[in-house]
Amino acid sequence: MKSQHIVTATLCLALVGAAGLAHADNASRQERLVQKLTERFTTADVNGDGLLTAAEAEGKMRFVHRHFSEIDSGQQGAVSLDQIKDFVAQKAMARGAVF
Ligand SMILES: [Ca+2]
Repeated sequence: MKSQHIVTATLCLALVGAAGLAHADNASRQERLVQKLTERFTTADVNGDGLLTAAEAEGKMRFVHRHFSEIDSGQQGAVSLDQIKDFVAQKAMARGAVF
């Protein structure tokens, strides 16, 4: 009976450990995605004003170009990196992803 408790406790620790690792994987994956997004944004932002027009996004950030009017909800004619991140997070959550 005592050994059964030890096995159960070991299994619980293994599951918690696996969940912790999965969380760490998600966090580092998310960091890499944000870093990549930031790099691509900076490259696409030709005039360096911190905003992306549809023309700047074209050919460099296809996802942003395709969804430009949705991301640019205020019809400003340009989108910030934060607006893109918010939009990506909304899309990911709508798909049920942890983001
Ligand atoms: Ca720009």
